[in-house]
Amino acid sequence: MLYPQRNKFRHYIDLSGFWDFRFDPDDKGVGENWRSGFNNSCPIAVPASWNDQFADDRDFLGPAWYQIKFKKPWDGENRKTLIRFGSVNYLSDVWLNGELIGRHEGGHLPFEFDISNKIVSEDNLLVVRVDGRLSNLHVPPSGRPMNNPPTNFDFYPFCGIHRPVLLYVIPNEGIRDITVITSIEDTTGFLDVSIETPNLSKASLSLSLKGYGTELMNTSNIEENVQKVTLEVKNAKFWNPESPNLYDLTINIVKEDSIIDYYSLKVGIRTIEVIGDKLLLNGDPIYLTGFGRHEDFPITGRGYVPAIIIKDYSLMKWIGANSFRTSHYPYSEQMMDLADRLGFLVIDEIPAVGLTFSKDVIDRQLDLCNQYIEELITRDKNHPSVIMWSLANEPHNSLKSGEFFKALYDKARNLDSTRPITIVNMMGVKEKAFKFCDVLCINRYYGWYLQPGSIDEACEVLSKEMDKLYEQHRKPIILSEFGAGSIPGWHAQPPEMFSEEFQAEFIEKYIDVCRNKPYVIGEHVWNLCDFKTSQGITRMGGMNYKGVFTRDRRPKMAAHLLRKLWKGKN
Ligand code: BDP
Repeated sequence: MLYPQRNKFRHYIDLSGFWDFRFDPDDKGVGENWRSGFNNSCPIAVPASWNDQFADDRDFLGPAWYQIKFKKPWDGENRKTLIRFGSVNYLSDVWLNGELIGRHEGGHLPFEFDISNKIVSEDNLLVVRVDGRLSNLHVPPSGRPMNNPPTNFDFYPFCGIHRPVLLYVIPNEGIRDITVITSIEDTTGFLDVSIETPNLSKASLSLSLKGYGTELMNTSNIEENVQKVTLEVKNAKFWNPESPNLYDLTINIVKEDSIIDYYSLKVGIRTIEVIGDKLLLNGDPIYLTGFGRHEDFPITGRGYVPAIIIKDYSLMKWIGANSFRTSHYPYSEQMMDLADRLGFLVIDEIPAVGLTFSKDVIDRQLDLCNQYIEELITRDKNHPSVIMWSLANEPHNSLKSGEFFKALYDKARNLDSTRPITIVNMMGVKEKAFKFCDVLCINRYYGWYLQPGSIDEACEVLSKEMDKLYEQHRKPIILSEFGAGSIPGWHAQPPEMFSEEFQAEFIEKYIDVCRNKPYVIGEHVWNLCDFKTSQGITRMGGMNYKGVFTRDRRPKMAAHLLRKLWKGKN
């Protein structure tokens, strides 16, 4: 799926701004004449979660209605017009000028509709019904009644239009998709580029690759819908976290001597593979330092805010992180672009968290997970920063989970033969998918949920368990979550649970365990920042305080400790 671009042949406008909004608490709709616009609305900011924008009704999860009017900003001759939603949580129904144009399920991946035949030149009315109500038929599912809202996962189920809505136009005969796979031999980089186009006769493709003194050109006649071209870059500058070198790849379609479409893409040349108990980037072992995270901020909730993305990357650089996992759902496309540019390694996870596999929902869960993995790989396949796909976070124990994840693993492998695939295991669950996954991710909270307050005892349990897992599977292990809650400004000597001292000691000792195991290839602290979650007796103020930064991004003691450990700096 190509992100919309602006050039001579392509254009987009961003519909972000203030839209009309209405809750629909009884699910009765928004009046008889809503197809020509509903009344009694209030303004709302898009993109952003709706939950924290108003004085009341924070926990209302839907349904709710959005509408906006717009004029067609271009003439549509020989062009397709599409409307694209970056992310809407959870179910969306979309109408244009009173006509249903489509529905999408799932909260964190883009979807779009071709509206070429429906858009009019003057007053277009776009209406979106969003339903974020929790259900065990959804992925992620509802769950624990002792949580409010009753999620089966530990983050607030923010709802609404979370990422930009773009109206965009592409040539009818334009490029539909591009896939770039890179490989390396000595100092030469190879780019296998597949370009998908509609059926075109007497047309050719011209590719150019520029950067670091290289200028390559390649021209070929289009003979198939998916045309393959290999570019060879001598003395290539490879992509890695220290030098995130990106080349500019541009692709033109030429017909009857004139260019009819143009798309440009940043590409990084790198390889990623698992050999033995190591993860190799460009043939060299890498060790991941970083975090599990959330897209979460006061007021905007899970909404896309560019300044927060910049701040989070800046804090991760400051602390010496080289990587993160998109726990527990895919992050914005802009986040991924910046990971390429700033040199972060990303474990890219689908929104499959809290899976239960209960008999009545398992088929639906698998269908949705298949949909998500396809949507994710289609969206993120060209990012050099993405080093691994994660099939799920902490699925529950089940006899069926092995089969379930084998099907999902095969699907992911089919869609992308180049990247390792992992699954993130919960403490106390014997993970069947570890048999076939390439890297084992484990979340462990000994010293917190078990052995509370006893860090040394916890570390012994952790150490023994890791050795046992390695013995059994002989695959690299990432400690993908570990951490302790700390209330900012709460101190204790001797260190006690919820104090900043305890959190810092917990993290330091866990890291020491990891560093003594050659098969451990990464440590991801849970979490970069404190974040909002459902209310419950273990979550004071509906917050998870395991962040090493506060929700408003101030460092706790653990942040300074990590900077020392990861960067050698005070
Ligand atoms: C893990 C989950 C994560 C939670 C964390 C915690 O993967 O979503 O927030 O524990 O309890 O089980 O803080």
